[in-house]
Amino acid sequence: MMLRSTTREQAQARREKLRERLGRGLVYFPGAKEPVRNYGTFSADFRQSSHVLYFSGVTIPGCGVVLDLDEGRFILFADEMGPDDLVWHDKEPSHKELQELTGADQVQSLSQLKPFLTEAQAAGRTLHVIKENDWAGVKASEDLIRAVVALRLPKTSDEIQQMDEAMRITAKAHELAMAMTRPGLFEHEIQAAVEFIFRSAGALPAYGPIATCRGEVLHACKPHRELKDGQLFLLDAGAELSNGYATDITRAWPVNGRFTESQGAIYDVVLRSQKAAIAASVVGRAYGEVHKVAALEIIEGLKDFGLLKGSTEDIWAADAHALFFPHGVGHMIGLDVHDLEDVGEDYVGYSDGYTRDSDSLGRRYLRLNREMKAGFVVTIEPGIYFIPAYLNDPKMEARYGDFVDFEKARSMTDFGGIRIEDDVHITEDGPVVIGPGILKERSEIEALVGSEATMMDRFRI
Ligand SMILES: [Mn+2]
Repeated sequence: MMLRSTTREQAQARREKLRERLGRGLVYFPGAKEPVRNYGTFSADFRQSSHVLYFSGVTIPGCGVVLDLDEGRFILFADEMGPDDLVWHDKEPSHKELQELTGADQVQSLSQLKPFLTEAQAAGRTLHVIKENDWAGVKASEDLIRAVVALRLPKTSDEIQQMDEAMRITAKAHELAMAMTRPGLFEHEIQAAVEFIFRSAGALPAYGPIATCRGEVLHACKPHRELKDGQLFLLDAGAELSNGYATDITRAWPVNGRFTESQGAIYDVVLRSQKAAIAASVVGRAYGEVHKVAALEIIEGLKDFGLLKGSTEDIWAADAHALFFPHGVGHMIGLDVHDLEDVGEDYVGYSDGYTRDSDSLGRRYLRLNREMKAGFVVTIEPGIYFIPAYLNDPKMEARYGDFVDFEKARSMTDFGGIRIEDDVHITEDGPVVIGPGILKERSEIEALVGSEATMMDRFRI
């Protein structure tokens, strides 16, 4: 697949909209610096700042994007490569080429950036930056943050198409992971196969994939265990297109391809919860309500299973379900996996008078609670986990003993965890799951898991 990039016209239209919202002054977006691994010349995967990608499409590390709103000018700062650079590095576009590619009114070398900004400030002009910038000596501009959030949160059909394209890559990776799974593989073999698909499509992992048979460890990132017969496997991995658009998908399946009775029962509870939460993701409803819809389904399901007891409302009010569902139902996604969280929770996750309920075991990790608007893209990712750290904690037992059958729960601490996650576009016509539809029905999963279990054997080390 060819690489994708922000087009000159897309970026130009976005700059124009920013100018309409913000009116006057200068805006400065710094490009991300090139990361290094353990030595200066050993590079790691580079990721451009999402703001720079959005407003300019420029992928050069360390560049500077300056928008002069008063004059309606876009000035790009980037170094031109000399003959020595070209011996060692892939060619970046020249200033002339950059001007053509990006529609910049002017391209200057990086050494001109600081004098340019200093001079503008000395002349009394307002400099807007999205994050406090020691180098430029200015604090984050609330006006700029609000304008950028207003532009970037509701996705255009163009952007949805980019996410859809990224999702088609993600779908293939999850299918391959399921097809190759069998007892005796190592977690890192599945992680490698997932990244093989991403990179072979010119994409990257949007975040460090979670590929684990210990799904109850929410951010398990040491994928070196051997998969055992009877275990569940959980994959949380999403591709990011070369233009930065991200996906975030989780599926869980049995290592041997057949759900046990209890695995199947718990799986179906999570799936019901996820479908109910997706259906509840409509314009005008608060995302916290979506979280509650997901949690109530989990409570009902765990009552039927005999792990929770008491009235559903009492369990919800007491947060007893949070022992099994300790995280929030999801977050915004777009150019960032946690879209725009870099500008601060007050502007994105909890704006419009909503505040995070940090004292509630069930809601303290909910990253988002505000009214849904058309164009938002959110993840919907409920899960059920058997977490030894909670289930073996006497304090938890004292607090939740009335609602939780701890003995039964402790008999299941080798269960792991199940999470099912999709990315959902909120539209006036209702929620739309982005992508081709990654399989999640139990029968579909059982048919696929292990169906290509020997495909990698010839190249296995
Ligand atoms: Mn997620």
